[in-house]
Amino acid sequence: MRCFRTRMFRVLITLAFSGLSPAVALSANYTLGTIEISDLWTRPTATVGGSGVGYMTIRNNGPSPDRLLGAYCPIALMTVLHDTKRVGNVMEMREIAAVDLPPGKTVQLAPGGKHLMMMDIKDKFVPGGKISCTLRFENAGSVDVDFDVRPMNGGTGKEDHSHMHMQ
Ligand SMILES: [Cu+2]
Repeated sequence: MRCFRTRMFRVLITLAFSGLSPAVALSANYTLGTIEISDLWTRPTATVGGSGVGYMTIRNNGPSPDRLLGAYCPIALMTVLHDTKRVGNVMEMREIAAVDLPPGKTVQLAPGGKHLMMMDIKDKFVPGGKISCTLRFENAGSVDVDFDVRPMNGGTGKEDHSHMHMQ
């Protein structure tokens, strides 16, 4: 009589994820409670004393709404929130009180739309540099972030600041 032995082979799968940290891999991302901020960038500026922009993507992973109320950027005399609207052939920017962040939604501050406006900057924005700001949210609180200064051809180039109309 022959006996067949069944061998059980146990396959051990080692998940070597311990060396990967998303926070390190994507250094430009910030998390503040349930708010995630990514893709923070700005354009180079030609002169001191003009204005600079701030673009970013904000995701609200929480169950309740939040709002971006504004920012403090030490490089600027004042920083406000702007929205862009087409009026005739001119893109007009006007100040807004806040950017709504609905629960479970991603909101983009991007060329042609909402953005941060840094007024009366004390220094040029040089490509490759970083602009530090503190973002203030209604519920999540405040967080320090850096905007990457991307080369002029890095954006869409659709926003024309020469037609800026202040309210
Ligand atoms: Cu603006």
